[in-house]
Amino acid sequence: MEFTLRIESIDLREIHLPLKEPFRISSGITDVRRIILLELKNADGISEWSECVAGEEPNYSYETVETAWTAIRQWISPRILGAELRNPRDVYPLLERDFRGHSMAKAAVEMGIWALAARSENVSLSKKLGGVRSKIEVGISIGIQHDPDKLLAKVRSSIGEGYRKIKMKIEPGRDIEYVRNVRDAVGRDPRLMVDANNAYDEKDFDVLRRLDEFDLMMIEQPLACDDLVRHSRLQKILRTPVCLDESITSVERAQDMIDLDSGRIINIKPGRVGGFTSSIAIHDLCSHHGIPVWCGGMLESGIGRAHNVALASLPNFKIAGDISPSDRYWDRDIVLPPWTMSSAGTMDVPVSRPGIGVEVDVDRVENLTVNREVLRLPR
Ligand code: OSB
Ligand code: MG
Repeated sequence: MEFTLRIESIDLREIHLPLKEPFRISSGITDVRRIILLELKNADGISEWSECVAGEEPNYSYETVETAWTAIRQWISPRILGAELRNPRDVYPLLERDFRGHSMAKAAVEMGIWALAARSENVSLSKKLGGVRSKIEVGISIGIQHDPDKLLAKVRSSIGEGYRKIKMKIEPGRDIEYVRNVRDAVGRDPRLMVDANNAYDEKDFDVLRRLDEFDLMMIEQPLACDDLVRHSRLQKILRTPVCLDESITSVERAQDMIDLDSGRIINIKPGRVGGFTSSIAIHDLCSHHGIPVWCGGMLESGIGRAHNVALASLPNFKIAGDISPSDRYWDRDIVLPPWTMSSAGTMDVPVSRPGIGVEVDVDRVENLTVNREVLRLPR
């Protein structure tokens, strides 16, 4: 059956959603998420939602809420609105041609089109993407804490709640001592890892090498956001696998990582790589080379989380994702039902519901909206 993927309108909104507690990484802190939501409508009047993961500040990548809004309005929507799309896979090349960067803005639209295609075909987004799991393993990412014991308390309660992977954010001066304190207290628990968000450089290789003694699952993105060469030098002297996040922006960069041995695991964030088509290409490439992947997070609302859950149901997502339940982030999410985790640390993939598989609480979204713009073809 052929369904039309003609996009008639893109309803852009910015909402403000306060986190339960501030989240700090080496390059910045967030307390209220400013989130761009998109509602895409096709020519049959069917609609579906997506989320843009661009941040409040340009500290994770250069993209921000403002740049993404501009990119979607100015350059992305004119290519998409009214276009005869045959398959969601056609969107990525259409948005890449003569259009550099702005992956998060492109991804928000691309992922919305995948979800809309799923909804109009009455299948789950998971199924549409090639997902095979009805449950995914859940991890937690713990922001940088004020002292080692605060971190330990958070790790302990996360273990108690059943999380399958516990990621501790680190930075110079808040690394060895913090991790040792946790390791000494929790013992040989295999689920621990760290993420540095680019906070180290070649002068710090000795410090990074000392992390080997803690038998971590991986060290995520210790060096610069666009680096592969130095990560390769580092991986050669580390026993712990390096996992790349910021450095992997496309399937080509994933191939480079494999060729250079710059890392042995990839954190796939669909927003960072331009959407689902690119994420699937990276997933497939890694699968072919025996490289496990997992789905990263960007403090998404329940809408972005639905997209991540669907992606994480693909077969080579072999490691728990940074996909925590709604109540880890928000007093109240914007979707119904909210995302929950079982005591075994798993989350159900809504495989029997069409599209993103959750209902958007539109009244709540309305209340949280600070800016709105509907993009459509001029009549
Ligand atoms: O590096 O993975 C990261 C949040 C914002 C920016 C970068 C990162 C993160 C996280 C959050 O680790 C993971 C989550 O959404 O729970
Ligand atoms: Mg990261």
